[in-house]
Amino acid sequence: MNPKEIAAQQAVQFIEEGMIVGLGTGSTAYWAIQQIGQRVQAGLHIRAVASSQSSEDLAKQAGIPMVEFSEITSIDLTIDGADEVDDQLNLIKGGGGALLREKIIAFHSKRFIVIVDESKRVEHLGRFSLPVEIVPFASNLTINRLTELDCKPQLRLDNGKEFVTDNGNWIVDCKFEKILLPQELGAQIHSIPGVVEHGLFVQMASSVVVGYKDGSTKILS
Ligand code: ABF
Repeated sequence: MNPKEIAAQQAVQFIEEGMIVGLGTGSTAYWAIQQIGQRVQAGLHIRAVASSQSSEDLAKQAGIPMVEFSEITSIDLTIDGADEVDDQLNLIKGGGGALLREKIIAFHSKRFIVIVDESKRVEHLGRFSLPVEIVPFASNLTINRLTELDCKPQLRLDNGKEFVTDNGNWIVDCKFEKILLPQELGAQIHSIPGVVEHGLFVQMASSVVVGYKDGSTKILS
């Protein structure tokens, strides 16, 4: 098993009968969806919501019953990946472009378990460019303001055209040096009109399951 699969396997054990489960996006969350599917086939009754169209499609293929957001008031447990995790369990997410839906789901989850392989652990956030979702309108003005926060912003492209999120927005990947004050930086980014959401998840994770190459896992909480 690869480290992502091992971390996913460990996290899926926390799912209990009757839960509403949030499904993340990305190659680590993929393994969680597969393993939740196996538990459902083995008789576990849960209902799920997904943070992206691609994860919803995967979940349906795996036989996981989905529920409409209009039918729920909260989510019991969400399992999702991350691009970076620091020692305080702060995260950068959004490399897959689903950060807005991922943050909405994480916010409404009683428990938010993050699954990563060891390569995602960092002392300080910022090695990975911070994804920021912006509306296309006047995007150059929004991007100029992001530059003033001491980062190098780059509009994400997909086959030479703007990458479009599930919400019809664009993503700007912002390269910072070190992000030492993620809460403060997040507030500054939010204060720019045109920004929809950013990929800093500060003090949102309940725990992080790290998978290692030697087959072991460690739970940080
Ligand atoms: C999602 O998938 C994102 O927030 C994050 O960008 C990415 C993690 O990627 P992977 O699990 O494929 O390494 O959870």
